[in-house]
Parts: sequence; structure tokens; C-alpha cells
Amino acid sequence: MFVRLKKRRRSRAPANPIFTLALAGSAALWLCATPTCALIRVDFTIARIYEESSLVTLGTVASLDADRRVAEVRIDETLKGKAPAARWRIQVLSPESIFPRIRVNDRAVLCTGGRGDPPIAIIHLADSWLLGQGTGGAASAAWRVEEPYKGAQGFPGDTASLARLLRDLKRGKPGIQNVLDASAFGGNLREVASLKAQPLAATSADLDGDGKVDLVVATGQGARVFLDAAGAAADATERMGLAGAAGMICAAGDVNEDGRADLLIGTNLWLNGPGTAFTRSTASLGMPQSEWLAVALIDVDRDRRADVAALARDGTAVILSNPGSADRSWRQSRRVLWTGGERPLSAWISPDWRDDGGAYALVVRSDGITRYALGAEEAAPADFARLTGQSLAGLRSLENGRLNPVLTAAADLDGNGKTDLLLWGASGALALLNRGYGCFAVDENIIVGVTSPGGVSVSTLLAPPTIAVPGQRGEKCQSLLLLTKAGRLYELGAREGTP
Ligand SMILES: [Ca+2]
Ligand SMILES: [Ca+2]
Ligand SMILES: [Ca+2]
Repeated sequence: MFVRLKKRRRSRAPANPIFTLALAGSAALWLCATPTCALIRVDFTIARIYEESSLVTLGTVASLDADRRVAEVRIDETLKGKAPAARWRIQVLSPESIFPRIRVNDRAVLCTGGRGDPPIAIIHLADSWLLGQGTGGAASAAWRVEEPYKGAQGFPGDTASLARLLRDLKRGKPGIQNVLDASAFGGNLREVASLKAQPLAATSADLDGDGKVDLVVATGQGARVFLDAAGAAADATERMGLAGAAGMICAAGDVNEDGRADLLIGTNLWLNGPGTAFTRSTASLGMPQSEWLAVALIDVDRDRRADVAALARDGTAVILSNPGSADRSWRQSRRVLWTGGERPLSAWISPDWRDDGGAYALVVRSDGITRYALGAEEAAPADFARLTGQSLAGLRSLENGRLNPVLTAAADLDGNGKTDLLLWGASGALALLNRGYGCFAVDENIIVGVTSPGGVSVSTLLAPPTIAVPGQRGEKCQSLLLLTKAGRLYELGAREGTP
């Protein structure tokens, strides 16, 4: 049954347009590529593949036949239609790099239009889009793959995330975001205050529960807290009980599950008590000293309690697991996310970088952006193409073909509830707008038209090491709070006339 066809047969009468397009090799379009247009639209969507398929199945690789390059896939779930058998047999002849990457227990997705001669299947296996041709007639359970399918811009992510996306589409959820509009972000760079504090690190959160974002700044002379950062930016360090807090790093998160944002400052946890006075936790963190690239209070071990995650420049992640009790110590574990390679420029830790509830870091280097899982047994590193469906080459915001941001920031810039990544350099800005399911749209127009006080160039005002943390803009969107080396605080947020 599985033999290479000498002459590739093409479908004579495919059942529907999507599978016609599949054969024509034209699967995804991005509209609106003009330099000033803010709207990004994915025209050829996963929802359309789902709608136009007569059979959609999720499965797991049960066994592999290396000689014949056949993966046998057990069908775990049929989202649509009726499968002709309990298993698919998928022979992957080409691209040749795919079959060696398939592992037993890998997830597999197969969608088919059913009819056509031969029938066509759109397959996602080994984190790759593939085009299969049925080898057993209309009710084929066997497929031969001889070419990739160009589905990466509709969905560039991995097979496990695609399976979750299709399951959500079946449940009537909106699924991955196909239209992105960050045009409300930008506008005027507004000076808020001079904080008279030289920052080493900063974080933002609503510390006093008034709904306004507050700012914590780590300085060489101790930590400083400014309430309502974008408004009055009043120093409340003593009043908040943080006069004794000091360290070169800081992060905010609710570690004792009382709904109030607590702080990691240096190697100590500060708990946000009733009356909004912080007290130093007696918990023994055992936080090692290192040159940290990023720190966060985030659940890494999936017990729903915020842990300490710290990522060092050498690629070591240190996780301190929250024991959920003040009198027990935090258990330390380490993972090596990478060794060697290009020096990382910056990194941001968030659960938003993928769709499985895990903690992930996006690491920026001059040769690209990579996502790493902080937790054990989670997804493999994802490069720029996996994240966005396109290559880094050709982006306008590169300098001599490399990323060279003056500052990087992680915030929800378009107000869709998911954290985005912004890289801002002398050649312009590159935003990775979060579409969900671990996928991002590339936007290079996001700061077009940004103005600054006195007409001073933005890159001069924000010369490194300016620190950027999320502020607040309206109900949903976030602004950026920008803190310069000299302690001047700016806010970049809403354009004139936008909510
Ligand atoms: Ca506040
Ligand atoms: Ca708390
Ligand atoms: Ca945890």
C-alpha cells in the first residue's frame, strides 16, 4: 500500500475549496502589509480548516515503522465526522527531515475533506504541517505524505497546542485570534515624574488595592514604592512598611493566596498584609545570588501557588517551590534551559507565552527570540518561526540583520488580555502580538508616530538601561511605564482620542 508514486496524482474533483487550496499549495495570506496600517489579519484560518473538513481527529503516535517510514496513530478523539478505523497509518516520505523527528506518544492532528480522488488530508505531526493523500479510496485510513502544507501563518505553533485549539473550536470558543489591532497603543510619551532614584530593577502591581498600578523600584539605596505610578507617583515606601527592603531584583505576585500582590525584593519575600503594610516573610527562600536575566512570582510546578522563578544569563533557571505554609522552606530546583550560544539581551517570564498553563520565558538575543519552558517535562524550545510563522530575515526593525533593542517590554498592548512582547530599537519597534495558543503576530508599526516631550528623540530619552514595566490604560489595555537610568518616569499609552 505504501509505495512512492512515480507520478504524483492530483485531485480531479476535490470536495471543497480548502482542500483545493491545499493542493494548490496556497494556504495562508497576511493582509495589510503597508507601513502605516495597524491591522493584522490572518486570512486563511484554522477555523476555516475546521469548518470545511468533514472529519477532524486528534490522536497519539502509537508505533513507528522506521523502514517504511510509517507512523501508526491511535485516534483519541473525533471532533467532527466519523473515522473509518481506530487508527491512522501515516507514511511520511517527504520532507525527509520529518519522520526521524516523530516519537511514540507524540500528538497528531488529521483533518480531511473526505471526498476527492485521492482524498486529501491536512496533517499536523512532529509539530509540522503536512499534506497527506489517501491511499485506500474514499474511506482511507492510510495516508502518504510527500510534501509540507503551508499552514504556518494560520497556526505556527506545535501539535499539542493545535489539538487544544481545535477542541476549543468544537466547543464554540473563539480560538486563536486572527485579527490584531494595536493601533490604540502609542501616542505621546508623557513624563510623569522624576523619582530621584536610580533603578536597578522595577516591577508593577496594584499594591494597595485601589485599582491603580503602583511601581516598585530596586535601587542601590534600597527599594522604593510609588503609589499610582502614572498619576501622582507618590513615594509610599515607609507607609507600606518597605523601608527595610533591598536587593537588585524585584517581582510581584500573590504568594499566600489572599488576593493581595506580594513582593520578592532581593532574596526576601514581603507579604502584603491587611492595612497594606508589608511584612518580611520568615520563610527561608535560599535564593542564590546570580546575574539574573528575569525573575517572576509565577506557578511553575502547577500546584496553583506562585513560586519564585529566576532565570540566569547562563541559561540556568532556579525554581523555589512555594510550600503553601509560612513555616516550611521553599524547595529549590534547577533546570538548564540552554548552554552557550549568543548572549541573551533580555527575558520575560509569563504564563501567557503558551496555552497550557505552564510558566515560560521569552528570551531575546540579537539572532532571535526563543521560548523556553521553566517547568519540567514541558514543551521543547520554540524559535521565532515556531512563535510567529515567519522568519526573522527581512524585518524592517533589524539592524544589520540583527535584533538590537534599546528596550524590551512585556505588556498587553492591544488589550486582548494576553501579554505581548515589544522590542524597541533605533530602527523601529518589533511587537509580537499574542494570538493565543503560543502563537504571535509580528507588528512593526506599533510605535509609528510616537512623540516625546520637547521633540527629543525617543531613543535618546530612553537610552539603555531604561526599564519598562506594564502600567494601565483604560479597562483592559496596558500602557508602559518607562524608568530611565536617571530616574525619570515616563508613560507611553493611549493615542489621542482612543479609550
Ligand atoms: Ca494602587
Ligand atoms: Ca498575597
Ligand atoms: Ca507552585
